[in-house]
Amino acid sequence: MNTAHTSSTRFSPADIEKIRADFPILKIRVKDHPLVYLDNANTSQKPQCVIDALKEYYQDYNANIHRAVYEISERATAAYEASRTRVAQFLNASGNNEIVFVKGTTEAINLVAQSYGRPRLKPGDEVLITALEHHSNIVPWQLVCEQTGATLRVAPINLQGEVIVEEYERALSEKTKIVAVGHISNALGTINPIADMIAKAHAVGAVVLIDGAQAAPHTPIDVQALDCDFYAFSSHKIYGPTGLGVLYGKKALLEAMPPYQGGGEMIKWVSFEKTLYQDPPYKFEAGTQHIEGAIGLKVALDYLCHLGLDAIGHYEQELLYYATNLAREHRLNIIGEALHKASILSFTLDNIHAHDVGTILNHYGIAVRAGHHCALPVMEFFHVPATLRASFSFYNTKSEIDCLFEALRKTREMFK
Ligand code: 7TS
Repeated sequence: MNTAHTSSTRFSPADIEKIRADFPILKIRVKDHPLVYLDNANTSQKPQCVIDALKEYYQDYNANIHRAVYEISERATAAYEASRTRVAQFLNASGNNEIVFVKGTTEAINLVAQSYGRPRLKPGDEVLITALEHHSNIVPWQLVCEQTGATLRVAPINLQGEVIVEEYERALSEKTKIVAVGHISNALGTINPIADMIAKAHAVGAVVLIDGAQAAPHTPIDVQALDCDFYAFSSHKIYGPTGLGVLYGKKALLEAMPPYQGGGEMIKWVSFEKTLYQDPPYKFEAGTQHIEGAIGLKVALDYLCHLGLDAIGHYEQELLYYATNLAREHRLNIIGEALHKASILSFTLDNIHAHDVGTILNHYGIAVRAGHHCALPVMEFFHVPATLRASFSFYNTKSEIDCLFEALRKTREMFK
């Protein structure tokens, strides 16, 4: 059990008010309305402590890391590495050397596809994903399958937007070398039964990557208990800076993989004849890294764990339940009604195009995402070109959800 997430209390309305005060952007007005930010699955807002940490780095100890002997560089290096320690603790990894800093979930998946998959896959081998994946967990596998002659297989979903586990199990065989599954669907909010899916994949000898972009901000993750081989998430979705992500990989796997990119800092020795690489994770961190990103991510994780992921999860479920009931009352067409869902509500409004609705909502200061959510196969499955997606964070409130539904009611009136 991951003990990095300690609090198990529930938030009171006063707690939520205090939390909201930590996020300066929540005070702004858009089109003369208070900003109602319901696009958290896209990117999350940043608490003041994260913003302050970035400012402090640039004001007080801006320097490159791992390469200088002077004080501010040592301070920056220590702060960057402290972030790695924090991430390892957050995921309950068995060591810091299992945590690679990358640009985001997208880069993490590409790294695994190219460094783990490409040297190993061959014709006849299979990579298995699901029909729920974000494009970031489809295209890198298509690329590596084209490069190696391996075959991409897709486990189907049902009309609730859940992976059909029996079909997933049927798709697994000794040919399956890699399974790549999203922990939580960004388009629908479905929470996949990943512990079971990982165990089933391991039973046929496959290595498993979990795309945790949508899960890490909402639920405690314990990579050792899950026994996943790789786990990826993005800092910007978890209240940290943009441009940084995390790849967790089991030590033995990272050690066996060639570097993804070459450059400074990832080497022990370079000559024109031969280069010796650093050990993981440095082998995978070529060039100057997103130093302030890592520093900010640590502060974001501290903040999140101080609030407590259990309390966060509980409150976000309350918001989801509240919004789902209103959606039913307003006869919205909800897309994705899995039994286990994160705080994401995808829907369409009558036959009005999602982009039109999104544009009108913006006039009320409401930010939702309208589109295919980088999950075109999901849209095709439900025969819709796009959906509206409201995704809730712990700083959202029921009264903001009321604003959304009031604006939707007005939108419907306009189109009558
Ligand atoms: N995987 C999932 C499940 C995601 O939701 C996203 C981004 C990514 C991967 C890619 O993350 P990145 O940080 O590397 O870009 N999802 C979304 C979204 O739902 N709306 O905009 C981006």
